[in-house]
Amino acid sequence: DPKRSWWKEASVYQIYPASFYDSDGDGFGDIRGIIGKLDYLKNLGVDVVWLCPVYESPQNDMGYDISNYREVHKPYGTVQDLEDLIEGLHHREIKIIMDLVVNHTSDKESRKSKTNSFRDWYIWRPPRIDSCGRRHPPNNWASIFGGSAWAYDVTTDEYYLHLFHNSQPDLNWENEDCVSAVHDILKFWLNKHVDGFRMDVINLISKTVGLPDAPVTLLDSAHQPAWMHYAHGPRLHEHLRGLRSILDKYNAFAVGEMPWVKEPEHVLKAVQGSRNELNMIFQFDIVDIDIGPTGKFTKLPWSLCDLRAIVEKWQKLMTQNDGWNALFLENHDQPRSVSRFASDKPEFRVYSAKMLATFLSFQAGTLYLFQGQDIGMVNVPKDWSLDEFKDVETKNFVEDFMGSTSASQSLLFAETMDQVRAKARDNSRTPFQWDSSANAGFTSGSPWMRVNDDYKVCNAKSQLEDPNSVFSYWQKILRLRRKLKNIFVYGDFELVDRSDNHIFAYQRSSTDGRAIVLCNFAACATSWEMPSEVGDICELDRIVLHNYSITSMPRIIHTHGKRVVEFLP
Ligand code: TEU
Repeated sequence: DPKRSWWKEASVYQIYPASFYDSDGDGFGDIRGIIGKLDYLKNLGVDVVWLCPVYESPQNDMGYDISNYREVHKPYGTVQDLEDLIEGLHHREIKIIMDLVVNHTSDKESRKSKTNSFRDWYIWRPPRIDSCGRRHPPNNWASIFGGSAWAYDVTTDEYYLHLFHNSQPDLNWENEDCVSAVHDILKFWLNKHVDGFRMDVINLISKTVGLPDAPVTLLDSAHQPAWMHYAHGPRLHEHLRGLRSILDKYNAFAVGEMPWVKEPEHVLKAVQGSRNELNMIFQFDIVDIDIGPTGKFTKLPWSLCDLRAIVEKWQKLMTQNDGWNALFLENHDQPRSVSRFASDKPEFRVYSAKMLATFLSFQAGTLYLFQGQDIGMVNVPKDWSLDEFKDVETKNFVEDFMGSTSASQSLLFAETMDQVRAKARDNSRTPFQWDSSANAGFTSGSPWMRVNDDYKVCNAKSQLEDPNSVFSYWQKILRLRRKLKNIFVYGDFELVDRSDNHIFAYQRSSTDGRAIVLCNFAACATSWEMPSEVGDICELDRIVLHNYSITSMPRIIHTHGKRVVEFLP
């Protein structure tokens, strides 16, 4: 069946190398550390590892600022280590995809471009001069990390574009030499037997011709959100097909990260099987659900109905139009899902983690789990100070808000820290909790980032031995998805009940039967009446799932002829 593929059935485990396992005691995770944990991954039951950037980099943005695409960042190891990792994974029948960051490079790489032939590999523009003779950036685009998206270079009296940090200049995909250099990077790693790529912000590579101003929607008129000029630019699909043509020669796979793309037609263009571009993309609607109009740190309350609308939209769209979903609730840019979408109170943590695993894993799509999600790790504690946060985005945000005042006592500071603790990317970047020994067994030295204080109760070692742990639950889920793939991977999707405030319910069905998936999002006991649309629960209905154990049935009680399902928190 041409509609079936290994990558549709796969579960992918994302490794953030700095925080996975440190084999040499320098406080940073490394490639040999990952090699030491391959049996853990095999035991969990994942099919693919996505390795976040390990390339040479000054690490201004944790390796998403690459200065040499063919070398490994020294503290992580060597190219030889990476080759050993690839071999070790393949030996266990696990594939590996690398992070490909080619919307921008490190400025360490671009510096050589200021005077020589590489200049046209980046996006340079002269200043705008106002009527008083003052110099301004070429347009009003805001950087995604705060401030202007343009940085001034005194030597050449021009600005360069950086959609992210000013040390991450955007590459000029209008330059053919630059495009073919990117193709060469793909070939270099494919020749080392990597199985594909996760393509960082790949939708941003083509910008509106002429780089016009963005509409003014925010108070700070010089720094406007400008995604409409780069989220799906004029030459995006041509470039994606170019990348695909390389991948096809190696039978390799690509998942694109595509923030700010909400319209079905734009997404379908990138992922429909017949278009031969990407296999799937990370679409951001779920993880943007609580983001307010003025940026990711502002809070927006959300309801189960909002979540239902998003899930239904993408599930139906992809299953009905030859597309494919990438299912995720976490990655290295997002806070922990247990803290964000459920309750991370100690008495609820395990239930919440299992419930969210259930919610996500039985939808149609390829499943992605981020390191730590497998053991139900949660956000950093409320009492961590600003110094504990390492991320450039957080630092920029707090600086922007506070200016240089010594405002640490002020109310504004308290509020800002509140937002940071809820949304900071560092929430998911704390070291992986291996056991209950010092530093959670992550390093024998001093960790580059503080270990979450809860490692004695939440760690892999204790969970491996416990059949009721979050880890054991994921093991079962991954096995079940594989065993019942006709239902869970390839089956149809229908929401069940569109209005309950606590229970998220959906049904997957195929000629093999049907599964009804029930998830209690509330941190309290609740009951739910099986709607009549479900019809009779019959023999063919293999499973009814909830947030306890995927093997036991929730209690179905009949009161006055109506079936009621009972949930504890
Ligand atoms: O992220 C791009 C992205 O659009 C967002 O996820 C964004 O970084 C984040 O939400 C801001 O809060 C990718 C990488 O995943 C991220 O780690 C990098 O910093 C970024 O690109 C630049 O390479």
